[in-house]
Amino acid sequence: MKLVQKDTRKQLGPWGGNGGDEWDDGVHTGVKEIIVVYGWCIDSIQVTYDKNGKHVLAEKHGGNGGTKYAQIKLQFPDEILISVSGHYCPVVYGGGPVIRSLTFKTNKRTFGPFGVEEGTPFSFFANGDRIVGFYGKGGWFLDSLGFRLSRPKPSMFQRFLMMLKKG
Ligand code: MMA
Repeated sequence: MKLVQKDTRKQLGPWGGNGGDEWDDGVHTGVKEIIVVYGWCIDSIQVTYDKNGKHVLAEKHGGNGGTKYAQIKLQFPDEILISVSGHYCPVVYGGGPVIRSLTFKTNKRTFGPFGVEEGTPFSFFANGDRIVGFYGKGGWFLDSLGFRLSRPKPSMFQRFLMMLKKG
């Protein structure tokens, strides 16, 4: 029997372009709220996390433009983010690809699309993993977006069943 526990953390993405400065919200316990400011593209994103029962407001990533605002307030902890999809391509002449649209799906609702569904599509499904952090790049706009995932640890009972199965 292996005694070393596997690192259950994963990262997915990023999707989008290579411009902008890197940002990383780090690893938390869950997502509580997402604020998206947008127009012709996604100008900025700001996420509020839960970290072991504490409310953590991460920095805003991207620029200060945008004409529309969406506040996605999840019913934490019952409502869980299960998928994020969107599009990316350049929005200014000579510029690199940026995130043009975003759609968030939870186990209860769909939020968006926000922005313009133009360019290369991407979609990401958590598939049982928990989204515990966002990372990416940003400048005037949101250039790219990726996710840090955590696989919920099996309970003592689940581990017992797995042991029986393996024999
Ligand atoms: C800035 C700069 C770029 C980035 C764009 C879009 C206008 O240029 O930070 O590197 O790609 O903004 O966010």
